[in-house]
Amino acid sequence: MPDQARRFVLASRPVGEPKESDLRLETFVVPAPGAGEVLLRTLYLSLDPYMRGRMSEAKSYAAPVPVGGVMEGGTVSEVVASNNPAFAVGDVVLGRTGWQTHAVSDGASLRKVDPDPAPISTAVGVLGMPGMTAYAGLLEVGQPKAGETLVVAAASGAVGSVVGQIAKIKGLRAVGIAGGADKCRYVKDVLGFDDCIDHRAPDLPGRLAAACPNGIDVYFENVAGPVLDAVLPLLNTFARIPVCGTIAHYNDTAPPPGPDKLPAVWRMILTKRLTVRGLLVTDFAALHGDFLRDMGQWVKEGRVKYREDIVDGFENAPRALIGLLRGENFGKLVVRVAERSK
Ligand code: NAP
Ligand code: FER
Repeated sequence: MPDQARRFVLASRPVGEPKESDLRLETFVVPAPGAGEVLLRTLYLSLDPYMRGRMSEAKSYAAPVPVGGVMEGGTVSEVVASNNPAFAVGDVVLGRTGWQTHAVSDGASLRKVDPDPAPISTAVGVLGMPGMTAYAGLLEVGQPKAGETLVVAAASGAVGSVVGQIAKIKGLRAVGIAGGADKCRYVKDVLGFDDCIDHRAPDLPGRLAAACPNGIDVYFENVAGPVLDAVLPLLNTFARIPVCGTIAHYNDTAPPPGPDKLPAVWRMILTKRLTVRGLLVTDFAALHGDFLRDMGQWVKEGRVKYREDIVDGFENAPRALIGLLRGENFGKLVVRVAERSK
């Protein structure tokens, strides 16, 4: 019998929180690489919040995954057969081969993964897309200056953890917001933020104000929702807001109840002369070399610490993605699909 591969396809578009049945596990025959192609075996599949957007039909910056199509995703893979002189069997590569155990590629969109300075899984974490988002979003859009105060939520996560640590390297006061006491302790004691506020405990506005006695100069927006409500009154004149994500709303099915806040927020942008700028990590390709150099060095020196939440088994990916949107992950969420062959 030919070797079997597995893939998850989008079975139905979720309404609200995704259900495991919105994704369907299929088997297929391991494909054969054609001329100039390589066959890849997935080692790690990255799970990221943007995947919820790709499951939805709503217009966005990228086309949705079609119903019946393989779910998109970043992967770290091993080359197991090669008809491409640029890749040898055993090479480890970063790609966008999606939720499948095997894939064929012409190599054009693959990048070899450097096993130094950190484990290969970090190519989709601190040394990959989320790390790059933090680096470019904070340094280019956030324009941080020593002595200022930065606030970031999802602070123990892939992007937020790096945002706060770069802010510390640049001499800012870094205040994190995270879900639960364990995450907050980690953000302060291990990552070295100056403070961390649990967004699930009562009086978020009061506790955040106390943690930011000089107001907020950079709010790195990852979540929106009640966190944003608590941040807005604390923003200083000329504050910068890199808008990176709004995860508190990704499963929304209707606008939040209550009065329309937009007129007051719009007016505040004027009166406080705020800079609010949306960002996509792909806008900053020109900085990628600087990122790899700086982040590689910071990780190696232990100045940027990272934590991975590794889920074993390809079949567990749907459940893990649902958990990511509930805050159940602790650190960068990655699925270990297979071990590297010796
Ligand atoms: P992550 O932080 O590792 O995981 C998601 C975290 O979001 C959860 O663990 C949870 O942390 C938090 N969260 C979920 N629901 C929340 C809610 N209702 N209120 C407050 N926090 C909530 O994920 P990540 O990969 O680093 O992504 C963080 C953000 O960056 C997301 O918004 C994502 O879309 C965005 N992003 C944007 C780009 C871009 O190019 N624009 C690229 C990558 C990521 P707690 O338990 O601490 O609340
Ligand atoms: C990308 C642009 C943006 C990408 C991911 C994002 C994986 C993330 C956006 C979000 O979380 O909203 O090219 O590639």
